[in-house]
Amino acid sequence: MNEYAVIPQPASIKYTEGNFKCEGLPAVFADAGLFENEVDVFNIQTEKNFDIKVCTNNPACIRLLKTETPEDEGYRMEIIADEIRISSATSVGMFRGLQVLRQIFLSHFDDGVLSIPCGVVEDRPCFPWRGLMLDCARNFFSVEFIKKLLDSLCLHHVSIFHWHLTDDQGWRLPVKKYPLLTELGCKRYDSRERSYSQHFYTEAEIREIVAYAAARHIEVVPEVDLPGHTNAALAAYPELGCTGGPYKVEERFSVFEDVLCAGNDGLFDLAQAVFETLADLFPSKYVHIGGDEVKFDRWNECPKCQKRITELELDGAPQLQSWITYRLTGLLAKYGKVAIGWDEILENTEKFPLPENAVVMSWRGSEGGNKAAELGRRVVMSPNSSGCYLDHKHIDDPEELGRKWVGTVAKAFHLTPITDEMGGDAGSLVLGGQGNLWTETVYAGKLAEYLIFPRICAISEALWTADKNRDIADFHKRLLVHRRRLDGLGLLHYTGPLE
Ligand code: TNX
Repeated sequence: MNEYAVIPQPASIKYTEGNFKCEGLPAVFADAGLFENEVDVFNIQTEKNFDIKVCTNNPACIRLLKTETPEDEGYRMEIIADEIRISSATSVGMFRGLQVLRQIFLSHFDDGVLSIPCGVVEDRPCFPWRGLMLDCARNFFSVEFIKKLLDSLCLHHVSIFHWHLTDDQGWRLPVKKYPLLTELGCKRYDSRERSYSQHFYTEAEIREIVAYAAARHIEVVPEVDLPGHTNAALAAYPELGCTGGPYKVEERFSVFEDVLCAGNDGLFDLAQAVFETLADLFPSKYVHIGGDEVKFDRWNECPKCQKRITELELDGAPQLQSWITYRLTGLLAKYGKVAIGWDEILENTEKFPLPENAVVMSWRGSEGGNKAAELGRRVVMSPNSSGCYLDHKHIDDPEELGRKWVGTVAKAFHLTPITDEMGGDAGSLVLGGQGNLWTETVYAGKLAEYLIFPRICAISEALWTADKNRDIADFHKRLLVHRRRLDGLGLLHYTGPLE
């Protein structure tokens, strides 16, 4: 093949004469003490993907060079007849370059021979936040699956793994001071199987995933959804609800009336214990506090919530949510963490404005993102209207997997995190975007793969590649090559029309 055909498209590629040729896989060399982690991960990945050992006495080789530029995530790769040179000022930039090379290996290695057209790649990303969210509450995914996913995500320069750990249908995070969260809060009747399931991640497993991701230059951002989407927590600690229960870990797909009681200080004791746990387990400076789809019915009827409304001189139950956001953001600040919330945290903020450093994740279209940026808040774009909702079908076909809504690969490709509505400097508040896989209807890793790929490839290009280099026809051409790489990684992926 006479092109690299990588995804996301690099900032610049210039082909030169000739080919780099090598029998077996070339060994990687870097000066002592430099890029050790990046070389290790690359070697592990290529050995796993190709099932052959790297040939160390091969004359052709890969050299990694530390330079002054490019900085951040940028790298430069030069491919000549007997050498591949990747240079970067940072380990993350070197890693991104090596992943591009990993893609080229996956498509240019045939019959034991690697043959790559010579050329120069210069590259850097447009947005730093290039994420995937996986809902591990509605369905539990194993540590092994998540590791496989991380190895596939880093191939596309995904930089954030947003880990949705709690919801109505399961609490997967162990919190020492609240042991029932994982003793009761993750046990759920599964009507598909006609039996109970009970899964959570141990502290050791969480640390393992965080370290595995970090080695692949992916930051893990945990989400504990508060104060709604909390039936699993309520089933474990019914005293935290307005009515006292009984509650159960939900099996149904719905938005439920029961939420944590805003009149009960126990909410903040729980949040404190959760944040303490998260601060210990996750190095990321961000903690996602959810905040979506909170129903106010219980707060309207609850005497304790009504008392709180009076004390705080609020205009009604909805404003309790912005007060909770304000309190949670303050609690997180004690651990040096910054809160992220779904775009509902922008609402009912008349008395308690959204704290300045809070980050808004726009999901109900782009409006939340536009409004947040207008208010000077940082934004992550994940609009359900732009192919970012990976639980939706790839195309409008009753035979397709996914919910009845449709989010095509083309839509995902055309994601524009900085919208036309964002005037002035507002665009500089956009950190990037992400795809979200909610899993009410996704009961197995294989189904998750099919819904994630190749939409995440398109999203990664929307976030990495400059607009002037983005062209859907060219993406399609590269995707034909890229599908074979996804096969090589053992991923189930959608292969139908892009729109
Ligand atoms: C809305 S997106 C939700 C999730 C559901 C999803 C299903 C968001 C912040 N909340 O709880 O799983 O729709 O598509």
